Amino acid sequence: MKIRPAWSAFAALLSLVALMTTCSARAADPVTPDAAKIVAEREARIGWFREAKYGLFIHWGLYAIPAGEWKGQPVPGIGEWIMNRAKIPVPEYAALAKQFNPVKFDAEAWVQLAVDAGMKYIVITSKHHDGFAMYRSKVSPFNIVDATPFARDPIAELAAACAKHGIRFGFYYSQSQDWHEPGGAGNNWDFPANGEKDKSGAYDKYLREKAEPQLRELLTNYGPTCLIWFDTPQMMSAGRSQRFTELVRSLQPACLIDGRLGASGDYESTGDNAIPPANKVGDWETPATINHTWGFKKDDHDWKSPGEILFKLVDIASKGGNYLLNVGPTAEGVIPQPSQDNLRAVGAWLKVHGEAIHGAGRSPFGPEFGEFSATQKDRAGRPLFLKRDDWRCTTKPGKLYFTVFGEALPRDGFALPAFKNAIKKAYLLGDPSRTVLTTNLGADGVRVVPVPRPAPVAIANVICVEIEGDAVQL
Ligand code: JFZ
Repeated sequence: MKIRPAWSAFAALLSLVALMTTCSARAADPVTPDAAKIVAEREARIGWFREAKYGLFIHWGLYAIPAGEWKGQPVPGIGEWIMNRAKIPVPEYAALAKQFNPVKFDAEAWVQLAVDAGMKYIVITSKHHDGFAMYRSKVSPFNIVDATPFARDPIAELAAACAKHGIRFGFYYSQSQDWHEPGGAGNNWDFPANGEKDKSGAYDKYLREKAEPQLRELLTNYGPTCLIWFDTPQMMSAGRSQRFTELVRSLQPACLIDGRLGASGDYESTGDNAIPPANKVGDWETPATINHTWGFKKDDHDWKSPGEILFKLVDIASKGGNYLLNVGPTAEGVIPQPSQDNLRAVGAWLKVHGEAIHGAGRSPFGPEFGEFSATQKDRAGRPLFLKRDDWRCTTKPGKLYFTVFGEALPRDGFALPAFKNAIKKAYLLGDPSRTVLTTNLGADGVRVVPVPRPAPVAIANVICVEIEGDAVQL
């Protein structure tokens, strides 16, 4: 295992440097034992996340009822923001709870979808910005058990199903925005004096009396939590973030904190749907929609195809990140069928090619991502990045996986990027007999893997190249 530990050590060093530069009180100190311990603990926590690569995000709440339409009018924007976009008063929005009865909800079926899709973790909205708890909460009666005819705790049912199927389970929790509470951030249509303008201490009261105790409930009542996905850290000062960090660490030391708490978490969350153009150091995750909304919207049918999802997954993995792909179940508790179909299509591919993704490390190359144009400029006047999407590379000790997109493999064979290691053998993961493809040497010294046509798999093929030594030598 040379590639990963070398990388881990580098990441550890980076975190250590970050830690030393951010902890101003210690800026002048050498590496303290404390700092080393913090880094070591983080390294231990993050291991599963580095292996997982692919997770299911679920945005589910009362907003699934209006599903993008209020009083007969379509409301533009993402579905779970409807209360904000339509400036719906708290009592009117809260009345939705009386109609919420997702009788078709089936935790087993949802978790089975994640399993079939080849995903390794699930993150669900336990409370979104609307302030509604999707689990049994003693802290606030505005929750699915106490306020709806459904009166079941879907989070408890999902936790049990995840444990049964070996899927890790985590929670999205909107710590700062809570449009239901006068002290929460974000609702300036009912509470114009809230937020930064409010000097009465209402925000901290909200944090201490709702957000922190609810977080405590989540981390106490549902078994091991793989991560907490905080979001939109408005007004999350260092001190406030620290309280949340301490709460998570004290209740579940193995639980990861995402990149949107306020203080730096265990990994970086990119912008929504944002995939970095090239290899990106550190641990990171791209949260992404499968259409154009997180919460269900009845008029959004623009689903990403299996080919698009697969490209993004391999692209992200080859740059060192994780893909957290979202579904928005309906108010009946059903995950839209096109989401299911497209996720399962990628899952079928992963059944055969999963070793190129799960537990695999980033590309040692780079030119395959694309290049900056010598002539064209982007809107900011910088050289335009011309993305390439022919192939991506992921790695394991002694192995390089070249995922080649498209139906046809190159007619003249796949030209390998330059590296020094001798090649032991090459074969297609999609070829059940694993026929060895004997590499040819081109006139220019380029090694070429001859590939069969037609290719065995339509959507994308993986050429596994086994090399001498664990790590690639460039
Ligand atoms: C937030 C939420 O407001 C949204 O409803 C959804 O839950 C999404 C996953 O997260 O929206 C954001 C937050 C951060 C960025 C973009 C959208 N960002 O950093 O680019």
